[in-house]
Amino acid sequence: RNESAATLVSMGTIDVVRGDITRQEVDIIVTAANESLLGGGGVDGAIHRAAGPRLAEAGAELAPCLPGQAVATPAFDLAPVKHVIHTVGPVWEGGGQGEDEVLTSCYVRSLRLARELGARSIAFPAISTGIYGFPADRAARIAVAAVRSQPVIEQIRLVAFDQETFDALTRSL
Ligand code: AR6
Repeated sequence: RNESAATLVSMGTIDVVRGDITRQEVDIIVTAANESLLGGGGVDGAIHRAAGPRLAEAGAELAPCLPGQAVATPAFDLAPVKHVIHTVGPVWEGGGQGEDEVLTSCYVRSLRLARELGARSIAFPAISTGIYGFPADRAARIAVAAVRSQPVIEQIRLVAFDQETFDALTRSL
């Protein structure tokens, strides 16, 4: 099933697709990492499996990565993807612990880093909405607002793995 929705922003396109982020043909893939940058479950596990063991080795050299920060490594076996940006989302604790701001920072800092790396396209997963428990609708609104505030990459893709996330992102867009 190949669904998509898109809107134009001043400098480029933001689109939402349903699928596996490791299959996206983009310059940069963002992973929803943990502070160790060694890999884990969910989308981070899928990206580490696809990129190969050198991704964890490169991550270890840059760890720890605190919530809201973003760092870049090569994408290794994910080529022609050029870089993986590792960002650590907030763990949902009810919304009163600065979770919204930390999640915004993940998107904003990832986009600025991608810009520094010369990327023309980037794909994001729905950061924090899996194991870290952030509500899908609220996370989708934050993701769309954050990427709209940083129109620094020509093609920004928000990748939903499941229908609930796809619907939430589409509504927000
Ligand atoms: N492509 C796109 N999205 C995916 C994929 C995929 N292949 N697989 C899962 N998702 P999660 P978090 C979606 O749990 O909540 C890891 O252990 C998933 O359905 O991957 O930020 C890290 O190392 C959900 O919508 O990330 C951390 O320890 C979204 O990706 C921790 O999990 C995010 O879910 C981070 O938790």
